[in-house]
Amino acid sequence: MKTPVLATLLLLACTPIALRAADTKTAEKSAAVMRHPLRGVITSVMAEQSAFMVKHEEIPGVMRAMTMLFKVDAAALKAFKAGDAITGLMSRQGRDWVLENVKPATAAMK
Ligand SMILES: [Cu+2]
Repeated sequence: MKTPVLATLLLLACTPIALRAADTKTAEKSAAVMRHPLRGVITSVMAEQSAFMVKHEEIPGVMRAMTMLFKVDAAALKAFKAGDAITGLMSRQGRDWVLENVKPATAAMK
């Protein structure tokens, strides 16, 4: 009687990890990554993580306004600094939030 109970508990404990791994795989394989326009201000440049911390405006239907970390490419990392107002395209890629097509926010868009 003891052994089956233990086996069941172990199985239950392992299941969420297995499901999470499968979810990540599916997300990475998916060719159709949803991208959403974003406007915000860089609050800090995190070069060692190839990321910006960005205080972004609400993205209607996707995300409320908040400050969060976005992975960016090397060119964006070099081109911008804390305090810069930017626009970009955000998406979820695997475990990361990614910001692409990063540009200075222009006065016309404000
Ligand atoms: Cu956010």
